[in-house]
Amino acid sequence: MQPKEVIFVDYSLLWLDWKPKDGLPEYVKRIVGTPATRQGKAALRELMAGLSAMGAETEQCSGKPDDLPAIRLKEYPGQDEKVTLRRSGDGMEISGSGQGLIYGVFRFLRHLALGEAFPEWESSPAYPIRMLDHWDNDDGSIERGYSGPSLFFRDGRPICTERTRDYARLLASCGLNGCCINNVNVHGNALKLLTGSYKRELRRIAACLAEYGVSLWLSVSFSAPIELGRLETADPLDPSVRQWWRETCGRLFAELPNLVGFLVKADSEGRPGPHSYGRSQAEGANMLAEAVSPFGGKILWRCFVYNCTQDWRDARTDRARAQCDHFAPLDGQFRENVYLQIKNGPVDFQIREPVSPLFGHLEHTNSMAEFQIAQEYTGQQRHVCYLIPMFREVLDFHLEHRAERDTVAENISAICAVSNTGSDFNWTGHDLAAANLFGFGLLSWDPSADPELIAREWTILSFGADPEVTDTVSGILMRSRDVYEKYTAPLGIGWMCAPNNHYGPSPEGYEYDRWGTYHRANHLEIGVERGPEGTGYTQQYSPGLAAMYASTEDCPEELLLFFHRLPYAYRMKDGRTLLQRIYDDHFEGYEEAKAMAEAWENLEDKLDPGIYARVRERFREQLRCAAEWRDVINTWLYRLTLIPDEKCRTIYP
Ligand code: GCV
Repeated sequence: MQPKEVIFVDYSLLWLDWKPKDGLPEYVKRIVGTPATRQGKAALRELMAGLSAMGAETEQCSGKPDDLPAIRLKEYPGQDEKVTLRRSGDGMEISGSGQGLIYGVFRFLRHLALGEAFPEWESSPAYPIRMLDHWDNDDGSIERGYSGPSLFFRDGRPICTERTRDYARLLASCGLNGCCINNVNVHGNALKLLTGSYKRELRRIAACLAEYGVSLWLSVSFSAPIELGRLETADPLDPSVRQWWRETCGRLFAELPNLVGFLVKADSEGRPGPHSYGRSQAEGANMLAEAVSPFGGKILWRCFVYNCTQDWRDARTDRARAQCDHFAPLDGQFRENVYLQIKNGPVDFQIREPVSPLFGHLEHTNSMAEFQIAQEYTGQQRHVCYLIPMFREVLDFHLEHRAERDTVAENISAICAVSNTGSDFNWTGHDLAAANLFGFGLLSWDPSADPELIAREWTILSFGADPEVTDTVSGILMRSRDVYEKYTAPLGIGWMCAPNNHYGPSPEGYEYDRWGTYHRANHLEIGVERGPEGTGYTQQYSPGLAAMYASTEDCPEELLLFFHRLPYAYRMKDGRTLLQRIYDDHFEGYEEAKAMAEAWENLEDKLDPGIYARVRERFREQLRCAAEWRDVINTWLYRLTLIPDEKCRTIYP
């Protein structure tokens, strides 16, 4: 029997575990150029280490350049993120600022690892702010975290460990340049991040991040002047409040040179905000923006403002409307250093939602798209769910507000995702969830990047270049979102998950609760009507889109139950009834999940045994949970309607 050829992988390095490579070009033997900045030096170090891991014997020639084939590093002054890779004689040149060199070097190493032709690339990122938001608490727990405790906090204090630098490398290597280290729900000692109590720790974290050009952001509480400053109010128009923020910012920005600004969740899910003082969201955000402005600081102001104490009996209030109702009328009232952070859909990171209409209402205000790679509603890193195709759909969406530059990608000025990382040795809990981290980074640099190419590239970098592994793993990733959607809540309706922890099915779990997420199903119909005859949500879109969504015929079928209340006998385009379609999706979704698990098992001989076993375990849990979703949703609908499955598959009467 032939011995197995398995590549052993250090998965703690994720896609930066450069594998030995045959046939490297001659020019990789010499590096010419001595970068001067901290980032430039980090770039050089990465280049040397990466080439050495691939098997090159590289020397650094700091003397006068000669004509021998070499990699030339040209560092320009400044903070520009532009990067150029180009042919230079028989070698190549990587040029940019220190930070540009970091992106250039990682890109170059990826080219080599992927065995691509001579790399030529001239690129600047699409957005100046490309970041991850951590929902990490001071005690080390992570709200909606599925990959171990926090990387940034332990026992009530910020921490900087040997992994902080590794993390900065990972972020920079896929193009990210910012990181907000604490939860938007600011509790406990996290409040004191503003006070100087943790100056030493924060400076260390900031320095580790800065080496790779990753900026530090902090989440702050709007009522900090009361909580920390002993003022009686946090009213944004009160002079003592304004003074308190100015002084606090003056000290903090001096202490933390790599601090870029604050992220704020105000008037949202019980958090304090300007509404408590009868002030607008713009007045609240602008007060902070003014305080950070002398330091070039920025404010990321979340638009997740809605009534979270709704009476379920109240059918007129529609949570989906809330963001536009609150923020669209304020367009143009925010200072230029405020970015409105908008979740990709109007409700909350469900597996299928329409694009938030608010993106189309901000002609004169900076906006930032907020995605979630933490898989809160998408399988919690126990299910494989590759989210990059979904993010691409959102970024490509035409808002139909303008003749040109009309997509979401073209309307926003910044981009972020809620992070899926923690202290687990593989960073993301599920080994395959790292594809979401890598993919989000690449998409934040270039929103037109192809999700399938990203999946293939990530697979090769992570597991080696065996074509069967590449096809199978990228195939699993590309199918995974549709599969997850099929066996969970149907056709955009969302919210049939267990309350609080959001894992597994509970079709009525949120039905009689205060969160505004109802399907109002009875034995005849299901869904909330959001057209003009209903809550009027569709009218928040431009006229063409509003008409499309309002019409049951034109509405994309995958969103039918987001927009409409329909009878179970409603005919879908292919002639099936609505209910039959839901039954079919649930049975098929489970079978497709099983097929993904089997495809993985076929790779046993080709993968590092540790990775193989870990992912197989996660697939077992995914299948258990998919069966639960299938049976609970189908049975619940059958018991409600008494309409049987036409194909007589197992449902539990
Ligand atoms: C950080 C959802 C989540 C909360 C999260 C909130 C938000 O409601 O379940 O955990 O809080 O979104 O985005 O602020």
